[in-house]
Amino acid sequence: MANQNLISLEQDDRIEAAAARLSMDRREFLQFCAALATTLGLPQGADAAVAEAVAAKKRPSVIWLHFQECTGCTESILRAEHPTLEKLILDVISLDYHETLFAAAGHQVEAARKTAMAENKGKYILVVEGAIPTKDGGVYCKIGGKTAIELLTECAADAAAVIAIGSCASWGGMPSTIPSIPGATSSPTGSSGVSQVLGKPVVTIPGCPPNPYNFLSTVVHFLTFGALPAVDHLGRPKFAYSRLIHENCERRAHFDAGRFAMEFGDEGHRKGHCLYKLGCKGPETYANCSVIMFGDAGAGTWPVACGHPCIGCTEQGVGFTKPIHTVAKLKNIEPSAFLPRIVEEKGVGATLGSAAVLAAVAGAAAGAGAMVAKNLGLSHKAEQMEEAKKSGEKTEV
Ligand code: FSX
Ligand code: SF4
Ligand code: F3S
Repeated sequence: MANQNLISLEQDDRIEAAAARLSMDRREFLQFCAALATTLGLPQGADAAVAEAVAAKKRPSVIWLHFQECTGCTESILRAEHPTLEKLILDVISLDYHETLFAAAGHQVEAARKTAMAENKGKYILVVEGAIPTKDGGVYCKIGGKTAIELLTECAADAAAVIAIGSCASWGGMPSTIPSIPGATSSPTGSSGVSQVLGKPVVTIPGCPPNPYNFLSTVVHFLTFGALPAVDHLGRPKFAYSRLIHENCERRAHFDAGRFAMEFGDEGHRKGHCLYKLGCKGPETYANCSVIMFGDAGAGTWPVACGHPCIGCTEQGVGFTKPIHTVAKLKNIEPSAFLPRIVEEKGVGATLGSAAVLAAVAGAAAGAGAMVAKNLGLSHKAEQMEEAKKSGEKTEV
Protein backbone atom coordinates (compact mmCIF):
# COMPACT_ATOMS: atom_id res chain seq x y z
CA MET A 1 0.00 0.00 0.00
CA ALA A 2 1.29 3.44 -0.89
CA ASN A 3 2.55 5.45 2.02
CA GLN A 4 0.41 8.61 2.15
CA ASN A 5 2.83 10.41 4.47
CA LEU A 6 5.67 9.85 2.05
CA ILE A 7 3.56 10.86 -0.94
CA SER A 8 2.59 14.16 0.71
CA LEU A 9 6.25 14.77 1.50
CA GLU A 10 7.01 14.63 -2.22
CA GLN A 11 5.51 18.13 -2.46
CA ASP A 12 7.70 19.46 0.35
CA ASP A 13 10.41 21.92 -0.69
CA ARG A 14 12.72 20.69 2.05
CA ILE A 15 12.76 17.30 0.33
CA GLU A 16 13.74 18.95 -2.93
CA ALA A 17 16.56 20.83 -1.18
CA ALA A 18 17.82 17.74 0.66
CA ALA A 19 17.75 15.67 -2.53
CA ALA A 20 19.68 18.38 -4.37
CA ARG A 21 22.33 18.50 -1.63
CA LEU A 22 22.83 14.77 -2.09
CA SER A 23 22.74 14.83 -5.90
CA MET A 24 19.56 12.75 -5.93
CA ASP A 25 16.13 13.42 -7.31
CA ARG A 26 13.12 13.49 -4.94
CA ARG A 27 12.14 9.93 -5.67
CA GLU A 28 15.64 8.59 -4.99
CA PHE A 29 15.84 10.55 -1.76
CA LEU A 30 12.51 9.17 -0.53
CA GLN A 31 13.48 5.65 -1.59
CA PHE A 32 16.70 6.03 0.33
CA CYS A 33 14.85 7.18 3.47
CA ALA A 34 12.35 4.34 3.15
CA ALA A 35 15.21 1.84 2.86
CA LEU A 36 16.89 3.31 5.92
CA ALA A 37 13.66 3.09 7.91
CA THR A 38 13.11 -0.55 7.00
CA THR A 39 16.73 -1.45 7.72
CA LEU A 40 16.27 0.03 11.16
CA GLY A 41 13.20 -2.21 11.61
CA LEU A 42 10.90 0.79 12.05
CA PRO A 43 7.14 0.41 11.66
CA GLN A 44 5.30 1.31 8.47
CA GLY A 45 5.06 5.06 8.02
CA ALA A 46 8.32 5.79 9.83
CA ASP A 47 10.02 6.43 6.49
CA ALA A 48 8.29 9.84 6.39
CA ALA A 49 9.74 10.70 9.82
CA VAL A 50 13.19 9.63 8.64
CA ALA A 51 12.86 11.73 5.47
CA GLU A 52 11.78 14.78 7.48
CA ALA A 53 14.61 14.36 9.96
CA VAL A 54 17.26 14.05 7.24
CA ALA A 55 15.76 16.93 5.23
CA ALA A 56 15.42 19.19 8.29
CA LYS A 57 19.20 19.47 8.35
CA LYS A 58 19.35 19.67 12.15
CA ARG A 59 22.74 18.10 12.08
CA PRO A 60 24.02 16.89 15.44
CA SER A 61 27.53 18.02 16.33
CA VAL A 62 29.97 15.11 16.26
CA ILE A 63 33.29 14.99 18.08
CA TRP A 64 35.33 12.11 16.63
CA LEU A 65 38.32 10.84 18.60
CA HIS A 66 41.11 8.62 17.31
CA PHE A 67 43.15 6.37 19.54
CA GLN A 68 44.91 3.04 18.86
CA GLU A 69 43.80 2.03 15.36
CA CYS A 70 44.59 2.07 11.67
CA THR A 71 41.98 4.72 10.67
CA GLY A 72 40.19 2.05 8.68
CA CYS A 73 36.85 3.07 10.22
CA THR A 74 37.17 6.58 8.81
CA GLU A 75 38.55 5.22 5.54
CA SER A 76 35.61 2.84 5.14
CA ILE A 77 33.24 5.78 5.40
CA LEU A 78 35.15 8.14 3.14
CA ARG A 79 36.48 5.78 0.51
CA ALA A 80 33.09 4.58 -0.68
CA GLU A 81 33.00 3.50 -4.30
CA HIS A 82 30.11 5.84 -5.04
CA PRO A 83 30.25 9.44 -3.89
CA THR A 84 26.80 9.14 -2.31
CA LEU A 85 27.50 7.31 0.92
CA GLU A 86 30.10 9.61 2.45
CA LYS A 87 28.09 12.60 1.20
CA LEU A 88 25.11 11.27 3.10
CA ILE A 89 27.06 10.73 6.27
CA LEU A 90 28.69 14.15 6.14
CA ASP A 91 25.30 15.70 5.39
CA VAL A 92 23.51 14.20 8.38
CA ILE A 93 26.19 15.12 10.92
CA SER A 94 28.22 18.23 11.64
CA LEU A 95 31.71 16.83 12.00
CA ASP A 96 33.18 19.46 14.35
CA TYR A 97 36.31 17.64 15.44
CA HIS A 98 38.14 14.87 13.60
CA GLU A 99 41.91 14.60 13.91
CA THR A 100 42.45 12.89 10.56
CA LEU A 101 40.24 15.15 8.48
CA PHE A 102 41.14 18.49 10.03
CA ALA A 103 43.45 20.60 7.90
CA ALA A 104 44.55 22.54 10.98
CA ALA A 105 46.81 21.12 13.71
CA GLY A 106 48.01 21.68 17.27
CA HIS A 107 46.41 24.35 19.49
CA GLN A 108 43.95 25.43 16.78
CA VAL A 109 42.43 21.96 16.66
CA GLU A 110 42.31 21.64 20.43
CA ALA A 111 40.50 24.97 20.55
CA ALA A 112 38.00 23.76 17.94
CA ARG A 113 37.22 20.69 20.03
CA LYS A 114 36.69 22.73 23.18
CA THR A 115 34.50 25.26 21.35
CA ALA A 116 32.34 22.51 19.79
CA MET A 117 31.97 20.81 23.17
CA ALA A 118 31.01 24.05 24.95
CA GLU A 119 28.56 25.19 22.26
CA ASN A 120 26.87 21.78 22.11
CA LYS A 121 27.12 20.78 25.75
CA GLY A 122 24.89 17.80 26.46
CA LYS A 123 23.90 17.55 22.79
CA TYR A 124 26.88 16.34 20.81
CA ILE A 125 27.58 12.76 19.75
CA LEU A 126 30.98 11.45 20.73
CA VAL A 127 32.33 8.92 18.24
CA VAL A 128 35.39 7.00 19.34
CA GLU A 129 37.60 5.14 16.88
CA GLY A 130 40.39 2.97 18.23
CA ALA A 131 41.24 1.19 21.45
CA ILE A 132 42.37 2.90 24.65
CA PRO A 133 45.68 1.80 26.15
CA THR A 134 45.27 1.45 29.90
CA LYS A 135 48.65 0.08 31.00
CA ASP A 136 51.13 2.32 32.82
CA GLY A 137 48.65 5.14 33.32
CA GLY A 138 47.73 5.19 29.64
CA VAL A 139 51.05 6.70 28.49
CA TYR A 140 51.05 4.76 25.20
CA CYS A 141 48.62 7.11 23.45
CA LYS A 142 48.66 10.86 24.06
CA ILE A 143 47.05 13.67 22.10
CA GLY A 144 47.61 17.35 22.96
CA GLY A 145 49.45 16.25 26.13
CA LYS A 146 46.50 14.19 27.39
CA THR A 147 46.26 10.44 27.57
CA ALA A 148 43.53 8.69 25.62
CA ILE A 149 41.88 7.86 28.95
CA GLU A 150 41.79 11.55 29.98
CA LEU A 151 40.57 12.72 26.60
CA LEU A 152 37.85 10.09 26.41
CA THR A 153 36.63 10.81 29.93
CA GLU A 154 36.60 14.58 29.31
CA CYS A 155 34.74 14.33 25.99
CA ALA A 156 32.24 11.69 27.19
CA ALA A 157 31.20 13.75 30.24
CA ASP A 158 28.97 16.16 28.29
CA ALA A 159 28.04 13.97 25.31
CA ALA A 160 24.41 13.16 24.54
CA ALA A 161 25.50 9.79 23.21
CA VAL A 162 28.71 7.83 22.82
CA ILE A 163 29.30 5.55 19.84
CA ALA A 164 32.30 3.23 19.76
CA ILE A 165 33.00 2.68 16.07
CA GLY A 166 35.04 -0.33 14.97
CA SER A 167 36.15 -3.39 16.91
CA CYS A 168 39.09 -1.56 18.54
CA ALA A 169 36.80 0.93 20.27
CA SER A 170 34.12 -1.72 20.88
CA TRP A 171 36.23 -4.08 22.96
CA GLY A 172 39.92 -3.50 22.15
CA GLY A 173 39.96 -5.27 18.77
CA MET A 174 43.26 -5.99 17.10
CA PRO A 175 45.44 -3.90 19.49
CA SER A 176 44.09 -5.94 22.41
CA THR A 177 45.45 -9.21 21.00
CA ILE A 178 47.42 -11.07 23.64
CA PRO A 179 50.81 -12.09 22.22
CA SER A 180 51.54 -15.81 22.23
CA ILE A 181 54.55 -15.52 24.49
CA PRO A 182 54.92 -17.29 27.84
CA GLY A 183 53.29 -15.42 30.73
CA ALA A 184 51.43 -12.85 28.57
CA THR A 185 47.98 -12.11 29.97
CA SER A 186 47.16 -8.87 28.18
CA SER A 187 48.18 -6.88 25.13
CA PRO A 188 51.45 -4.92 25.45
CA THR A 189 49.62 -1.64 26.14
CA GLY A 190 46.51 -2.99 27.88
CA SER A 191 44.21 -1.92 25.04
CA SER A 192 40.57 -1.70 26.06
CA GLY A 193 37.21 -0.72 24.66
CA VAL A 194 35.32 2.51 25.38
CA SER A 195 32.74 1.01 27.71
CA GLN A 196 35.42 -0.73 29.81
CA VAL A 197 37.22 2.60 30.29
CA LEU A 198 34.09 4.66 30.94
CA GLY A 199 32.58 1.94 33.11
CA LYS A 200 29.20 2.23 31.40
CA PRO A 201 27.55 0.75 28.31
CA VAL A 202 27.89 2.59 25.00
CA VAL A 203 26.64 1.82 21.52
CA THR A 204 29.20 -0.27 19.66
CA ILE A 205 29.49 -0.74 15.90
CA PRO A 206 32.15 -3.44 15.65
CA GLY A 207 33.88 -4.53 12.48
CA CYS A 208 37.43 -4.04 11.31
CA PRO A 209 36.53 -1.88 9.58
CA PRO A 210 32.84 -1.51 10.44
CA ASN A 211 30.21 -1.26 7.76
CA PRO A 212 29.49 2.43 7.07
CA TYR A 213 25.77 1.68 6.52
CA ASN A 214 25.50 0.61 10.13
CA PHE A 215 27.02 3.88 11.32
CA LEU A 216 24.80 5.92 8.99
CA SER A 217 21.65 4.07 10.09
CA THR A 218 22.53 4.54 13.78
CA VAL A 219 23.02 8.29 13.32
CA VAL A 220 19.80 8.62 11.32
CA HIS A 221 17.93 6.85 14.12
CA PHE A 222 19.33 9.40 16.57
CA LEU A 223 18.41 12.23 14.24
CA THR A 224 14.84 10.99 13.82
CA PHE A 225 14.00 10.00 17.38
CA GLY A 226 16.62 11.78 19.51
CA ALA A 227 17.73 8.38 20.80
CA LEU A 228 20.07 5.61 19.70
CA PRO A 229 18.64 2.32 18.36
CA ALA A 230 17.95 -0.76 20.50
CA VAL A 231 21.12 -2.70 21.24
CA ASP A 232 22.09 -6.20 22.36
CA HIS A 233 24.06 -7.11 25.50
CA LEU A 234 27.29 -5.96 23.81
CA GLY A 235 25.88 -2.58 22.83
CA ARG A 236 25.49 -3.57 19.15
CA PRO A 237 22.45 -2.20 17.30
CA LYS A 238 20.05 -5.11 16.92
CA PHE A 239 19.07 -4.08 13.40
CA ALA A 240 22.58 -4.94 12.24
CA TYR A 241 23.98 -7.58 14.59
CA SER A 242 21.16 -9.93 15.46
CA ARG A 243 21.94 -12.58 12.85
CA LEU A 244 24.91 -14.81 12.13
CA ILE A 245 26.79 -14.24 8.87
CA HIS A 246 26.25 -17.95 8.21
CA GLU A 247 22.45 -17.57 8.29
CA ASN A 248 22.39 -15.51 5.11
CA CYS A 249 25.63 -16.38 3.37
CA GLU A 250 25.58 -16.81 -0.40
CA ARG A 251 27.70 -20.00 -0.01
CA ARG A 252 25.34 -21.49 2.54
CA ALA A 253 23.81 -23.95 0.06
CA HIS A 254 27.25 -25.49 -0.37
CA PHE A 255 27.68 -25.80 3.38
CA ASP A 256 24.33 -27.58 3.64
CA ALA A 257 25.28 -29.89 0.76
CA GLY A 258 28.73 -30.60 2.21
CA ARG A 259 30.67 -28.93 -0.59
CA PHE A 260 33.77 -27.23 0.74
CA ALA A 261 36.93 -25.55 -0.47
CA MET A 262 39.71 -27.51 1.19
CA GLU A 263 42.55 -25.19 0.24
CA PHE A 264 42.92 -21.85 -1.50
CA GLY A 265 42.86 -22.25 -5.26
CA ASP A 266 41.53 -25.82 -5.32
CA GLU A 267 38.52 -26.80 -7.39
CA GLY A 268 36.05 -26.16 -4.57
CA HIS A 269 37.50 -22.71 -3.99
CA ARG A 270 37.38 -21.86 -7.67
CA LYS A 271 33.75 -23.01 -7.84
CA GLY A 272 32.70 -20.83 -4.91
CA HIS A 273 32.09 -23.63 -2.40
CA CYS A 274 31.77 -23.06 1.34
CA LEU A 275 34.86 -21.75 3.14
CA TYR A 276 34.07 -23.39 6.49
CA LYS A 277 37.00 -25.78 6.30
CA LEU A 278 39.36 -22.90 5.54
CA GLY A 279 38.35 -21.40 8.88
CA CYS A 280 35.34 -19.24 8.00
CA LYS A 281 33.94 -17.80 11.25
CA GLY A 282 30.55 -16.94 9.73
CA PRO A 283 28.85 -19.61 11.87
CA GLU A 284 29.83 -17.80 15.08
CA THR A 285 29.87 -14.17 13.98
CA TYR A 286 26.94 -11.80 14.31
CA ALA A 287 26.90 -9.14 11.57
CA ASN A 288 25.02 -8.16 8.43
CA CYS A 289 27.94 -8.17 5.93
CA SER A 290 26.46 -11.08 3.99
CA VAL A 291 23.21 -9.18 3.49
CA ILE A 292 24.06 -5.52 2.93
CA MET A 293 27.51 -6.21 1.47
CA PHE A 294 30.38 -3.99 2.34
CA GLY A 295 30.69 -0.35 1.50
CA ASP A 296 28.47 0.56 -1.41
CA ALA A 297 30.18 -1.18 -4.30
CA GLY A 298 27.46 -3.79 -4.68
CA ALA A 299 27.48 -7.56 -5.08
CA GLY A 300 30.64 -9.46 -4.26
CA THR A 301 32.04 -6.87 -1.89
CA TRP A 302 32.37 -8.70 1.36
CA PRO A 303 35.09 -11.11 2.50
CA VAL A 304 33.40 -14.45 1.74
CA ALA A 305 32.27 -13.33 -1.72
CA CYS A 306 35.89 -12.39 -2.45
CA GLY A 307 36.98 -15.95 -1.59
CA HIS A 308 38.36 -15.33 1.91
CA PRO A 309 36.87 -16.86 5.05
CA CYS A 310 35.19 -14.44 7.43
CA ILE A 311 37.66 -13.92 10.29
CA GLY A 312 34.92 -12.83 12.70
CA CYS A 313 36.12 -9.24 12.86
CA THR A 314 32.90 -8.05 14.55
CA GLU A 315 32.91 -10.69 17.26
CA GLN A 316 34.80 -10.37 20.50
CA GLY A 317 36.58 -13.63 21.30
CA VAL A 318 36.60 -14.67 17.63
CA GLY A 319 38.25 -11.96 15.50
CA PHE A 320 41.94 -11.47 16.36
CA THR A 321 41.64 -14.22 18.96
CA LYS A 322 40.91 -17.49 17.18
CA PRO A 323 43.49 -18.51 14.58
CA ILE A 324 42.20 -17.62 11.10
CA HIS A 325 42.15 -21.19 9.82
CA THR A 326 40.72 -22.87 12.92
CA VAL A 327 37.22 -24.15 12.12
CA ALA A 328 34.36 -22.23 13.69
CA LYS A 329 31.94 -23.31 16.36
CA LEU A 330 28.54 -23.89 14.77
CA LYS A 331 26.07 -21.73 16.67
CA ASN A 332 23.07 -22.16 14.41
CA ILE A 333 22.63 -24.74 11.69
CA GLU A 334 19.26 -23.52 10.46
CA PRO A 335 19.26 -23.07 6.70
CA SER A 336 18.80 -19.59 5.27
CA ALA A 337 15.36 -18.46 4.18
CA PHE A 338 16.95 -15.75 2.10
CA LEU A 339 19.12 -17.68 -0.34
CA PRO A 340 18.49 -20.71 -2.56
CA ARG A 341 19.16 -24.26 -1.39
CA ILE A 342 20.75 -27.02 -3.40
CA VAL A 343 17.37 -28.79 -3.48
CA GLU A 344 14.56 -26.23 -3.59
CA GLU A 345 11.40 -26.80 -1.61
CA LYS A 346 8.33 -26.76 -3.82
CA GLY A 347 6.42 -23.50 -3.86
CA VAL A 348 8.97 -21.70 -1.75
CA GLY A 349 12.53 -22.06 -2.94
CA ALA A 350 12.77 -20.64 -6.41
CA THR A 351 10.86 -17.44 -5.73
CA LEU A 352 11.61 -17.02 -2.09
CA GLY A 353 15.26 -17.84 -2.33
CA SER A 354 16.35 -16.40 -5.63
CA ALA A 355 19.03 -13.85 -4.90
CA ALA A 356 18.80 -12.57 -8.45
CA VAL A 357 15.10 -11.80 -8.19
CA LEU A 358 15.68 -10.29 -4.78
CA ALA A 359 18.42 -8.05 -6.07
CA ALA A 360 16.28 -6.95 -8.98
CA VAL A 361 13.39 -5.98 -6.69
CA ALA A 362 15.51 -4.29 -4.08
CA GLY A 363 17.54 -2.56 -6.75
CA ALA A 364 14.55 -0.87 -8.33
CA ALA A 365 15.96 2.53 -7.43
CA ALA A 366 18.14 4.14 -10.07
CA GLY A 367 20.76 6.85 -10.06
CA ALA A 368 22.95 8.28 -7.35
CA GLY A 369 21.24 6.69 -4.36
CA ALA A 370 20.60 3.35 -6.03
CA MET A 371 23.36 1.30 -4.49
CA VAL A 372 22.65 2.50 -0.98
CA ALA A 373 18.91 1.90 -1.34
CA LYS A 374 19.53 -1.48 -2.96
CA ASN A 375 21.77 -2.77 -0.21
CA LEU A 376 19.56 -1.47 2.55
CA GLY A 377 16.56 -2.96 0.75
CA LEU A 378 18.26 -6.35 0.62
CA SER A 379 18.76 -6.21 4.33
CA HIS A 380 15.06 -5.62 4.87
CA LYS A 381 14.05 -8.43 2.49
CA ALA A 382 16.23 -10.85 4.41
CA GLU A 383 14.57 -9.80 7.66
CA GLN A 384 11.09 -10.23 6.18
CA MET A 385 11.93 -13.66 4.89
CA GLU A 386 13.35 -14.78 8.19
CA GLU A 387 10.15 -13.63 9.89
CA ALA A 388 7.99 -15.37 7.27
CA LYS A 389 10.02 -18.53 7.68
CA LYS A 390 9.53 -18.46 11.44
CA SER A 391 5.79 -18.02 11.15
CA GLY A 392 5.59 -20.75 8.49
CA GLU A 393 4.09 -18.28 6.05
CA LYS A 394 4.88 -18.31 2.28
CA THR A 395 6.41 -15.06 1.11
CA GLU A 396 6.08 -13.63 -2.35
CA VAL A 397 8.98 -11.58 -3.64
FE1 FSX B 1 41.29 0.00 11.83
FE2 FSX B 1 39.23 1.49 13.10
FE3 FSX B 1 40.07 -2.04 12.50
FE4 FSX B 1 40.25 -0.71 14.54
O1 FSX B 1 38.40 0.32 12.23
S1 FSX B 1 39.84 -1.07 10.51
S2 FSX B 1 42.10 -1.44 13.34
S3 FSX B 1 38.43 -1.75 14.01
O2 FSX B 1 39.59 1.10 14.88
O3 FSX B 1 40.70 1.88 12.14
FE1 SF4 C 1 29.31 -18.88 4.29
FE2 SF4 C 1 31.29 -19.25 5.93
FE3 SF4 C 1 28.92 -20.26 6.51
FE4 SF4 C 1 30.36 -21.32 4.55
S1 SF4 C 1 30.87 -21.29 6.75
S2 SF4 C 1 28.21 -20.80 4.48
S3 SF4 C 1 31.38 -19.51 3.68
S4 SF4 C 1 29.43 -18.10 6.38
FE1 F3S D 1 34.33 -9.02 9.27
FE2 F3S D 1 33.48 -11.40 8.69
FE3 F3S D 1 32.10 -9.31 7.96
S1 F3S D 1 35.59 -10.72 8.67
S2 F3S D 1 33.66 -7.80 7.55
S3 F3S D 1 32.50 -9.98 10.04
S4 F3S D 1 32.41 -11.16 6.80
